[in-house]
Amino acid sequence: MLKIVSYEQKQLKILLTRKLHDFAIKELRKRYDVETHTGKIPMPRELLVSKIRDKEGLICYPYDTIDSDVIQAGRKLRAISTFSVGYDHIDVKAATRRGIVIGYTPEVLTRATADLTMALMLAVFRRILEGNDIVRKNKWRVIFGPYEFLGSDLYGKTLGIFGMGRIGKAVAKRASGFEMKILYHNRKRLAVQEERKLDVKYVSLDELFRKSDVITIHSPYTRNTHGIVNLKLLKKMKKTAFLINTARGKIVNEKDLIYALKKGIVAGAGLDVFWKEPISGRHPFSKMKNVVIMPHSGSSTVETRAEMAQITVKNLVFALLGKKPIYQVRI
Ligand code: 8YV
Repeated sequence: MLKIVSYEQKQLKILLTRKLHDFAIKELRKRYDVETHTGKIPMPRELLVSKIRDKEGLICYPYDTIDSDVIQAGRKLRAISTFSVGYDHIDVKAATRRGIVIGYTPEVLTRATADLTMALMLAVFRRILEGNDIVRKNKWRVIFGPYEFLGSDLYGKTLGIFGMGRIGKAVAKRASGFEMKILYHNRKRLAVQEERKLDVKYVSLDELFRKSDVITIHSPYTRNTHGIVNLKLLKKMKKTAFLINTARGKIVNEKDLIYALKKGIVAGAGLDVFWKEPISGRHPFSKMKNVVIMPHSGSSTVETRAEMAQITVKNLVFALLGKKPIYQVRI
């Protein structure tokens, strides 16, 4: 971290839409006039619009909507630093037009998110939650016989990766360890050498959904991927196949997925993200035995979150010094 704190920097006002790690807040307080929102999460929009007016810097999260109105209200805004790899909550075009630098936190959360993807995959294949329930609810009366309470092997199954960026590749590496066959679909095909190294095969989206035993989503959420996983696509899946999503909820048409799960069009799902978060115990997914749910926790490990906080702070500091952030969002 840069040591020198100038008088000019001390005058800069920054806003955090919620508290960050203590070490991060301490770093920020050394440098700036810091205001941290402590009330309702996400920070109510009117409050955000009013608080942003005199701020040079903003630290935000994926559930904050940083649209053109917020950006316009932030007349002095020079830097936005989001505690996330996703930046679909920020109007990047509007910010860039204003010369506002946007920092984000890729790479550091790749492993944690890929790990959670594998955890969800294993949980649905091996019926971990059902097994856990059987024991805790005193339903394990007799040792299970050879045909009872069976899951499926990951070994030899075909994994379909939709979105072959950093996280998609990290999932491919992990799935190779489980000796799965790997297909992928991406906007851009990987270089042949990289395909060989990862032992993955490029296919069309249609083929990906038709041939895979489990599909995992790792594409960014954009206008093009909004609701792209719809009933038409889900109907192409094998009835025995599972869907995993640790990317963004709105990539999947949730109503269609609920229908497909209820009708047995797909076997089950492992979901960390949802159309509208948080979801409750009353949500249809929460009532389905064949769905494993996590509360948007891809990056939620002690180590990863601390690294994300460090980068979030550095991105902001560098941007406010007129330097290039460690990771900068560009159009
Ligand atoms: C969140 C995420 O950042 O990085 C992303 O895009 O969705 C998550 O890692 C995290 O949940 C903090 O809100």
